[in-house]
Amino acid sequence: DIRIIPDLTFIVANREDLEKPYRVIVENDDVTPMDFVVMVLRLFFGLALNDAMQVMLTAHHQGRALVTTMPFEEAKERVYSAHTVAREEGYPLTFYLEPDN
Ligand code: NFA
Repeated sequence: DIRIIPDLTFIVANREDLEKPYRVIVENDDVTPMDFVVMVLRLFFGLALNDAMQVMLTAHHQGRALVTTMPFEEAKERVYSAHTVAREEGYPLTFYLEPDN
């Protein structure tokens, strides 16, 4: 079983879980500028400009949005990089990982 919390502390009991696809979810907040969210989605998750804008607006209006789906290790690294850059700028932008069952 696997459990993931926002600071990316996680518990992995089953090695096979690492190869399964995970959903990367972006959560809305009241602080992070829209342009910054779009930049992070493009730079760290490879979204085209229009897709990044659509994902950002969906999170802004609905609270969260699906960014992409990828194997756990890759998703974890990209989320870690995105969080690092966001924190350096003082923004609370947060991504979650969910098993894509
Ligand atoms: N809600 C943020 C704003 O109004 C923008 C945002 C969108 C933040 C998606 C995080 C995720 N500046």
